[in-house]
Amino acid sequence: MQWMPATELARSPLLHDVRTLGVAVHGGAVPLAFASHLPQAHLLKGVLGKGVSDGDQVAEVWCGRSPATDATVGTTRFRHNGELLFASVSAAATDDGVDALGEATYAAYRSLLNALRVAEYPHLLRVWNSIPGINVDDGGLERYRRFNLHRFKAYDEAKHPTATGAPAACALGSLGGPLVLYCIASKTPPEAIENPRQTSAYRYPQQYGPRAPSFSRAALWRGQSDDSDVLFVSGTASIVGHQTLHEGNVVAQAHETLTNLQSVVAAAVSHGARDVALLSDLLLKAYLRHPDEQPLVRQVLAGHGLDADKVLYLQADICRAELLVEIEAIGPAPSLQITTGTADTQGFRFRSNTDSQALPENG
Ligand code: 3EB
Repeated sequence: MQWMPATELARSPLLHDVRTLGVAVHGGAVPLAFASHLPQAHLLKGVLGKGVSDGDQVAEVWCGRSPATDATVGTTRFRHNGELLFASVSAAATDDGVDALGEATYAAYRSLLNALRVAEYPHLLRVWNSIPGINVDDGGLERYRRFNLHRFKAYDEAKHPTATGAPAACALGSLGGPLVLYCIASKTPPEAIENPRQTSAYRYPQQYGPRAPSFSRAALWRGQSDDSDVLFVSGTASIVGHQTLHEGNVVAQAHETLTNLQSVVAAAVSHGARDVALLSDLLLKAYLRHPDEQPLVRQVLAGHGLDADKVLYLQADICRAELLVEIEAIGPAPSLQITTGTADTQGFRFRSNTDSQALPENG
C-alpha cells in the first residue's frame, strides 16, 4: 500500500505496475478516471491536515510482490496475485424505503463473498466499510445497526466466520454516494487477535444493536514465506470493555484510543507478530468526526512520540454517535510494500514500511 496525492499517482509507475492490486481513493467528488483499469474504491471523506485544500484526493495504493491479474464476478472487481487479493464492491443505498442500507449491505457482501469463493481466496483479512448516513435513524434503527444485521447474515449464509476468525475491519460514514467496501483477502486464514482491554465486538451486548458487529480487533496474516507477516489493526476508538469513554472530549478519546492500540499491538506481539513491538512501528490512519479537531488529535499523537505528520487524517462520522475519533493501523507488510504519505505545507512526503527499492519514493 502506498498513500499519495492522487495527482502523484497519475505520474507514478505504480499506476501501470503489473504488481499493483488496487487503489482506494479518499476524498474528491469523483473517482480517478486514469485509474479505471484497476479495482478502485472511491471513499467520500474529507482529507484533513495542514496544507490540504477542500476536495483534495489521496490515493492508497496496494502493490503486491508478484504480477497480478484482474477479474470481475458479479458486481465485485478484484485483482489477485496467487497470494493476496484486493477487491472493491459498491451498492446504492438510496434514502427512500426503510432498510435500503441494509439491503445494500447484504447485496454487497453477498457479491463479495461469492467472488472470493469463485476466485478461491476465501479468507478475508481486512475489510473497510464506508457507509453513507451511518448514524442516521432508519425506521427506528440506526443505519450502522442495520449494516451489522445484514453483514452478519451474509457472512453466516456463506459460512464465513462471524466471531473468532472474522476479519479486521472498520465502519465509517461517508458524505454520500453508495455503500462502498474494499478488502484484502487471502488463500490462507489470518490469526484473529483480540484486545484484553475491550470486549470482543462480536460479544457486545444488545444495547448497541440487535446484532453485534462481526470483526476482530486485529488480524495477523502469515504468508507463504517467512517474511510476509502483515498485521491489520481494526478501527480502534475510545471504548473500554464495551463502553464509550470520554464523551464530548476528543483529546481524552484520542489518548484512550492510543492506549487501546498499544494493548492490541502487545497482544499481536504475544501471538508472534514479527517486526512490530511498538505503535510507532505501524502506519496510522485517523478518522475525525469534526474536521476542526484535527490539530488536537495531531498533538496527542505527537505527544505519544508518534510521527504525527505521517498519519493520514480523514473526516468521517464514526459508528457510535458519541465517538469523535477512530484510528486504524497496519503493521510491517513486506508482501504489500507499504508506503504512506500525507500532506504538509511542503507537499507530500513518504515513508515506507520496508527498505524496498522496488517502489519509487516520491516527494
Ligand atoms: C468499535 O470498537 C468501534 O463494524 O466493522 C471499529 C471497527 C468499529 C470495525 C465494524 C466498528 C467496526 O466498536 C467501531
